Amino acid sequence: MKIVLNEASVCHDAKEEFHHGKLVPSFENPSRLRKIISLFKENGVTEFLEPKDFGLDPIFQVHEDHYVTFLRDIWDEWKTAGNEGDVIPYIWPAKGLKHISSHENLNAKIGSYAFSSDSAIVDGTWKAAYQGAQTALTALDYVCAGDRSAFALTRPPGHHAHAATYGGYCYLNNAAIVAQAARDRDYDKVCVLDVDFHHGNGTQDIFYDREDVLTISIHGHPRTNFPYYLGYEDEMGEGVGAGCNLNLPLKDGADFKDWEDAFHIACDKVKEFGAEMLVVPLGVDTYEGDPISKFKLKTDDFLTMGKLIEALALPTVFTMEGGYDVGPIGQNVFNVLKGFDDSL
Ligand code: 6XA
Ligand code: ZN
Repeated sequence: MKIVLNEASVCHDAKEEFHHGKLVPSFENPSRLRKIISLFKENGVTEFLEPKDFGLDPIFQVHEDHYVTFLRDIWDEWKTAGNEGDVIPYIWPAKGLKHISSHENLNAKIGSYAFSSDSAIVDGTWKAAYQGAQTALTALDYVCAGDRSAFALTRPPGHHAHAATYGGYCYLNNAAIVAQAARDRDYDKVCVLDVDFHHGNGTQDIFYDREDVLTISIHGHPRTNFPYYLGYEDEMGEGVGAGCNLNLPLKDGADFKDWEDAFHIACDKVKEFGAEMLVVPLGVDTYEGDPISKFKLKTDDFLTMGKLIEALALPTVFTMEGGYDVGPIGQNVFNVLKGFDDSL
């Protein structure tokens, strides 16, 4: 399996986020990728490929132009206006307030693009996110050229990002960009099978009325877990996309047996849909030791997870998403890929 590495990931290094009412160091930070890389090297995986540059066009196929411009420019605008800290939203156009398409005030503008406060924008956020999208597109490029699978090793993650909204540590939706690019490369039916602990709300929303992209997510139930406002069983797609979204939320404390039962339901759906390409937003925050999640998967379970995904027998692109227990993160990610491709 080819591994494409986003070296620019380190450029995104947000200081803090609110967690349980306190400002704490960001869970989503550069140590995560450093740990994955060193564990891969210890296991003899030493080849990390550079991303090619596919430009902005494939990003614009998923994200709205004005949103991309916002992400690219907001840091400079924020600094030029004399702000000292990171870009963090503190006001949102919630129910009862006016939704205005363009804002003069930066705080108003930021709140109109963000859905949560945990995703600071810093000096290198755009560079890291842009290169992340290119990393994912490069992984797809290898698969289109005949590789069975490829892994986009990148951060920040992407699956919470909507067409024009960021949050949950996500800015550009790498998995959605790959799925759309696969459609544009004539894979008629693409499936995004999200195995991160958190619901892939952005991906769901982007493809919600589409019949050519099936979105499935196995996740902690939104009644008790982020992103709370999406990810319920009754969200099944709309219009021609009705039936092309499947949410499999699990209870807090779910173990691998629970997860596997949900996975088999997902498998049946993928087969019934007739997917020709699989995109897997891969988060290992389903791990039992994860500090912000509530499943009980063990390190060995990730090997089985990889084997189960492989058994779908589809060309597969993995994109790196969550996972915040930094000690075992490398082994957990490695196990999924090793389970999928024993030659790794
Ligand atoms: C709240 C939790 C954000 C979830 C991030 C994540 N700060 N998503 O791992 O997959
Ligand atoms: Zn997650």
